[in-house]
Amino acid sequence: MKKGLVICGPDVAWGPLALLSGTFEEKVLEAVSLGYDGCELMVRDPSRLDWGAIKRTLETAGLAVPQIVTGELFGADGLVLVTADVQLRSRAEQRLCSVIDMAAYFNAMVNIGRVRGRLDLLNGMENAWEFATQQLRRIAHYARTKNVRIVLEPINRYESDFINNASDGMRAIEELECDNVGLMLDLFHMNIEDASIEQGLLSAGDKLWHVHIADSNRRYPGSGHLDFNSIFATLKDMGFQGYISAELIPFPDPDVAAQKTIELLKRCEKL
Ligand code: LER
Ligand code: MN
Repeated sequence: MKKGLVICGPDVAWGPLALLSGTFEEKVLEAVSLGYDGCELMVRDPSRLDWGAIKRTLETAGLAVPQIVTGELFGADGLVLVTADVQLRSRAEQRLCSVIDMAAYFNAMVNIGRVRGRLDLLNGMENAWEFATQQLRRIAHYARTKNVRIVLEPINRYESDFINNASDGMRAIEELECDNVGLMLDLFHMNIEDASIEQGLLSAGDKLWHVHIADSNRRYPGSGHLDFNSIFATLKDMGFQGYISAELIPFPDPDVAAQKTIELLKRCEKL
């Protein structure tokens, strides 16, 4: 198990679920000094970023990039893949392809959460699910040409109306039939949608490639009522080798939240 956290890339001034404060360079140094192994970069538009400079900062500090997070493509720019709006989905596709190019450069995965959109944006289209999976397949095929893995993230019903729990996620992965697509599970969403967090994790098996950690109230672990001893025991039993990465509300501030999270991660990895 590796320890990660979400930080804003240089083109995102503030992320609702990103940690650490200061300049990008200061965040990277702080992540390393706290003991994190890697950071997920929350980006908005890779064409505005100096990939070489970011890579040098990360490599000099010794911080890996397990994945590029796409939440702000939706959060800041409203981009979605599944919508009846042809222009909008084409802009979302183009932007996602440029995120995939960037991920290839960083040898990182790309997550698809809120940016996938919603079936109800298809205005009652027949075969909405098939249309949605076809949209995801197009992205996965592009990613395969770049040797990039995609992680599909089930998210709760208030943020999307499809792929809400681990079982939906596994169904989508089976139907996509793309070996470069796996599942990432976010404990916050699982607490709302999965009957059992432990069973949901187990059901993903070796398709579980990444985990987002937060407590039930989406604050740092220990602030809510999730049973982390049981969750970590399950991940250990599964032989999970990927990242457990903090994506949570920066409360009481983005540095304390990162500090509290690493304390829990260090305690749980010893269990
Ligand atoms: C948003 O709730 C989330 O969990 C992100 O990782 C997906 O966009
Ligand atoms: Mn998440």
